[in-house]
Amino acid sequence: MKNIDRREFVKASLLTAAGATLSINKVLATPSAFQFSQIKLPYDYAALEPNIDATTMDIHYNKHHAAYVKNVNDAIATENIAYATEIEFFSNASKISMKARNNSGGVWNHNFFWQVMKPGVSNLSGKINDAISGTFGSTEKFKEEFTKAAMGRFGSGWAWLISDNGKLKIGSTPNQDNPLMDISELKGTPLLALDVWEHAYYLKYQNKRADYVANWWNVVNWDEVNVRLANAR
Ligand code: MN3
Repeated sequence: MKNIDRREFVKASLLTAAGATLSINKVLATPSAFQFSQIKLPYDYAALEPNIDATTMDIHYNKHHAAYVKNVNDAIATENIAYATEIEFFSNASKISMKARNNSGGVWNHNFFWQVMKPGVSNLSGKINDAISGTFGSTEKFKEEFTKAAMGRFGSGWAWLISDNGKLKIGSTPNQDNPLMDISELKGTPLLALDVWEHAYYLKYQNKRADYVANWWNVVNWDEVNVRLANAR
């Protein structure tokens, strides 16, 4: 092979290899890539009144939450993110863009938040009641500590009750981070969460986050928290 031919041959092979790699990635990424979706709200917008007002629920679900879904799936497509499950996705949160991290957390956290609330009376009972008493001393002590986490989160974020290898812990995360993310200081299986972004309460409570937190206890879905505990790692 003459030099010039050889150069052309190598160039052509590299181009073919690059092309093949690209199309393989495309084929692999497209069908297996995990996409985030928004759950159907399990109750009407007005169902949590007077603790959470209907207008806030409507805007929170249809504008804020829906936007996170659109934005994370845009990021998955444009950045070619190919994780297969949400757990794998969050385990690699340190490796994805801020857009993907913030919006994936935004989707997951709200899907979770809607489910750990419900209208009507839900009693703190069963295994979660035993675990809370065992860990924090009493329901009151637990609520005090959780409220402290919710009030102490400066700016936007979330307060959490998690199971860390079977041990209950309370903490908070900034922005839309969550305890499933590898970058989170608080790590474990979420059992209960409270959104303390101003968009979650400002229309009804304005600057009074403490009143929002106090009234939110009235709509906690303890049955769901028990289910999460039963399935926690
Ligand atoms: Mn929110």
